[in-house]
Amino acid sequence: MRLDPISMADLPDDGDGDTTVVTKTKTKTARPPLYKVMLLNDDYTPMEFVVIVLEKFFGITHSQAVEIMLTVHKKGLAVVGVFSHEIAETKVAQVMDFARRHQHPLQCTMEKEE
Ligand code: TYC
Repeated sequence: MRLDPISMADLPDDGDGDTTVVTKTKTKTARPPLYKVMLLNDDYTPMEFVVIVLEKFFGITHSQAVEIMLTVHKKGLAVVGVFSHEIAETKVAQVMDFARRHQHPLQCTMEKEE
């Protein structure tokens, strides 16, 4: 939001003949940065496992999960979602932990969105 400077016409005149300039500034509030969470391809993690990960941690439908998994498989990586720093960190940790516990080399990373 931009505020116009206050004009002298808006101020009461105290009659002493001098003048005053009053300016008002409002600093823009920056939005918190967002982070892309990405899944990386590898040769060993089963496709069905990746689909389960996408459904379980990213709340997407089975057909969306299959689509994203196939994009990663073909292109090497895909953005799975965009989140605040804290949520993105949590998603990455959940995916990495789940993959490790099932002994799959699946990698999940985050990157600041420009
Ligand atoms: N490339 C894997 C395979 O052929 C499947 C895969 C897809 C692995 C997506 C990781 O993020 C991934 N079994």
